[in-house]
Amino acid sequence: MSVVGFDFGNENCVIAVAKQSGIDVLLNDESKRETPAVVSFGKKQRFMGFAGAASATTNPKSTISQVKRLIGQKFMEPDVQKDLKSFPFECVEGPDGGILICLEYLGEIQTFAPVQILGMLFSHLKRITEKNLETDISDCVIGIPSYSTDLQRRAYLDAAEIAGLRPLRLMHDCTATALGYGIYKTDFPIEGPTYVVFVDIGHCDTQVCVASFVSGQMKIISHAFDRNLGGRDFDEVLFSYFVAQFKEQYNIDVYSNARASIRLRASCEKLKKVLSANAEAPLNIECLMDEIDVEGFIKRVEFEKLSTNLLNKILETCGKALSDSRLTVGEIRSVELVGSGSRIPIIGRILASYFKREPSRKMNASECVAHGCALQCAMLSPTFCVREYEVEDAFPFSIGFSSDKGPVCRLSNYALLRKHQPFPSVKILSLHRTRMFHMEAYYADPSELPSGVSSKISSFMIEPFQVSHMEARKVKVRVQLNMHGIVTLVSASNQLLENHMDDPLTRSDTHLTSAKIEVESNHGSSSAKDNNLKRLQPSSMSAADGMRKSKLVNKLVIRVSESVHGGMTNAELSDAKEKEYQLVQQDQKIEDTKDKKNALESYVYEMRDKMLNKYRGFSTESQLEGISNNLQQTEEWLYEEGADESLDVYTEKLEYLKQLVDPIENRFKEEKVRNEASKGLSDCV
Ligand code: ATP
Ligand code: K
Ligand code: MG
Repeated sequence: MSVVGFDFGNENCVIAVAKQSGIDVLLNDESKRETPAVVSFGKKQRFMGFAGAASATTNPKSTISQVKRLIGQKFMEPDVQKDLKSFPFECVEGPDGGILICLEYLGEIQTFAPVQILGMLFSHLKRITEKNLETDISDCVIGIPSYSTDLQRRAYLDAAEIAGLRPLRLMHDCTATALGYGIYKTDFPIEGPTYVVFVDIGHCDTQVCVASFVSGQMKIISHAFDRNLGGRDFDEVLFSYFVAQFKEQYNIDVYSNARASIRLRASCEKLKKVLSANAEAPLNIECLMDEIDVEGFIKRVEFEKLSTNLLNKILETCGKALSDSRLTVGEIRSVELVGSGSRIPIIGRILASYFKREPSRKMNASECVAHGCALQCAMLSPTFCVREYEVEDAFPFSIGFSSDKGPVCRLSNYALLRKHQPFPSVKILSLHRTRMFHMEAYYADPSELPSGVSSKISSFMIEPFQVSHMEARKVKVRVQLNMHGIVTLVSASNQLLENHMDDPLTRSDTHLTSAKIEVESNHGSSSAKDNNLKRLQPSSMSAADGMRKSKLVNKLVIRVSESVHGGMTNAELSDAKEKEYQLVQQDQKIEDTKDKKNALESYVYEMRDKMLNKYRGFSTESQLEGISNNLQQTEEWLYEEGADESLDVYTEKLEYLKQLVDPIENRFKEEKVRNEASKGLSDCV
């Protein structure tokens, strides 16, 4: 069994696998360690990764990138609307208020939900992994942003299922990085915990966390994030600068031209990277628009000045994480700077002055997330033996529960689970009810959420339970924040005393068992997810839980059904799987066609040569001429009307040529066998 970690980025994906010798980052078909998160719909097949990214300028409307931005989002959200303005592909509002990507493929307009595109990219990463390892894989750990909402986490699981992957955990990017940092370190002082800040600046976002380490254990104390602050925002600074400059210099409006905008954005990203190593850099684009060649230039100091706002926002995010951790700058032992967006030199300088120490860039900025995910996967996999190491993450949002009688709260803000609640974890609620009731899970503090996120999470119905008298019964409800950071109600039980056990009314309608846990979900009752649930439980049971069991004489497990606000239904998920299967078949068919065409072409070349040499004496002149003509015609056909034919046509052509050549080839082979036999005979004599 192989264990794999995926870092799925807005720009780049990285795959790491755990081997007995350590963690390896895999190379893709282009021998690169990073794979662009791009799917392009060509004329007849899809292209992914590098092949997809290569189509960004030639086929912009059908080339989907930055899909991570759209996962689990509503079409009308302001952030989404802003993103869509700069994305060259088209999106519309789905029936549930979600996003649908529209494009033309195979002669018709097709729509895809972002989760389907994510599924395609997961499949691509899976294929790269399987090709490398020469074995099938399914167990994995996937890195996700810490600010992912419940709906987004479920969408990652759905996409993984579409791709045939089984995530043992969705892991916050920074937590994965912190795990990779801590697990091999043996020099932590014994007096007390060591505090480290991790700053990850990616293409679209910035994530910061404060972690505490003692030997054998890592805890996340606080998280902070800015969902709209990453490398691409620095590209945009350069983009606006040059748009204004070209307006003045050449009187062109780049904004008005989609293709020119794509090309200028791409050049600005390159320019930004040049500026990371040089004090100034030129920007030249031929024929940007209106047949004008543009020439520009910018100094690094100018770029830094233009980026002041962004730089301040990075510090603000660090400030939030630090204040939530209740630590002072002086207590931080190290600041680890990761994510390729952080390669801009001024970012290191502002962090140095904020934290009063030089940030460390010792971790591999682009690979640390995948690396940590692979480690976590190895730790969770029964097939791997990894040193004992405890990982405790913190959940970034407060979660409340309400029941028909109002909020069921234990903490301020009506929160049941407070922001930075360690997880995975379980909370037991005791309620007094006489009959079936509803519960709602919601985000308790909207100010903690990325903008535009609805506070609703999911609702639960605790099914009829009957008691002999109408007096209220104590019901214990088990609330779980699972390994993926998904909140769910895993069971409800109605306490019974021993002498009530024979009550016929009670027995008739409920299952009398103290071990069975039933979870009924209209959302994800797939086997992969159920397995995950089961797998998660043992480690997350609290001590209180064990005590409870011993105290209770018996309990009735009451059915809980869950409905999630938004996301895919089971039917939609199975349709998406079916659709992906068809798309894979289509891609495969086109690949097979290309292979067959190549086979036909090489056959023609090989036989033309053989007919002139080796096979010469084995056919009549007229046979030879007929075959040569056929080979010649096929070659010409391949370059003209036969250049883009179907698999069947190439197969038929190849078979036809083989029928002509085979008798001659057979005669040649028979002769060869005879010769060898007689040679063998003469050797014996
Ligand atoms: P996200 O974390 O937002 O999902 P990601 O993980 O794909 O995205 P990274 O690969 O960490 O993002 O970083 C990509 C960003 O880093 C891009 O904006 C890219 O332009 C930027 N980048 C890469 N190399 C450099 C460099 N040398 N100097 C400045 N920026 C760079
Ligand atoms: K990445
Ligand atoms: Mg990243």
